[in-house]
Amino acid sequence: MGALAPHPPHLVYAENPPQNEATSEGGWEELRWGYERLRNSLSDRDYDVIIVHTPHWATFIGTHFLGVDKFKSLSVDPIFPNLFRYNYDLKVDVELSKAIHDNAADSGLLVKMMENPDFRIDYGTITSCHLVNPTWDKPIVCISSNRSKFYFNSEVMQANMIKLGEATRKAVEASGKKALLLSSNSLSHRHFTVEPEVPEDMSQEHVTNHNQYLWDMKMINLMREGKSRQLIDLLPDFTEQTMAETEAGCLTWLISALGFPDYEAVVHAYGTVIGTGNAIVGWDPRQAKV
Ligand code: 2X7
Ligand code: FE2
Repeated sequence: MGALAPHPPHLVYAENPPQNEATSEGGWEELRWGYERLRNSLSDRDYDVIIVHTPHWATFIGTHFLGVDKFKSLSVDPIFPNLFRYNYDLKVDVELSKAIHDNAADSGLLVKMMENPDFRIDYGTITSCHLVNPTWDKPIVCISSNRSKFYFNSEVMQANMIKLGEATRKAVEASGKKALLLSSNSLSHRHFTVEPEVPEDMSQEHVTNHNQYLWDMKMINLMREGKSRQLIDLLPDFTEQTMAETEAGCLTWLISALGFPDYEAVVHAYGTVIGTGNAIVGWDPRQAKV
């Protein structure tokens, strides 16, 4: 299974979980209820591991994978320290992580296991995993975002992420495990540069511009129609026009790992956070026509 699972830290802040030091009066309900619908859709599904690809662990030389069993520390969002100071305590499926790493290396990608036990986990990983599985009762595999879009261009990034998706799929199938894959990113990503005095003041929340909204709907409709090849073909133009967080490669990796699904994705929510476009979308292979 797979999901587009965006990570605005505002959504964790709005939920007031015990792990987060900041407290709120709520906010961004449409997206939070969308995460609830995604969790409900997973509740009767038995899976062993969550594999997350995150924009906020940026690596410039190759793709990196967490390679230590457990991480426990405080994650503070560098832009929104007022909203997100989260005490995390998580487990890693190092065996599967290494298997994906090895497959990716065999396919010619530059890869590295991250074995520093003091490494600080990025807020993208924590936010998406918390909102999908707040009990943290499953181990994760965490994959960095290689910034090949910036060093080269979108086409190189996409070619590499398609290979990484195939390597992920092969490793999961060989492991015999059932995995939930998360693409931890927003869609359109132009945002306001000034925060309202009350961050959860919903009278201030809307998409930054109409162009972003139209592009987001174009991409979401392709997901709903099961047109994943067209989605990936359009991705470089979408990313350029809306500064989309798809620049990180997460969504290309996910679609490739799912085998370019031609079945319909389920959109659980669309909403904005500080002007960015965010969709919560699930792909369930049970929807595939036989
Ligand atoms: O990282 C993010 C994001 N992707 C979207 C909105 C707000 C904050 O942080
Ligand atoms: Fe982000």
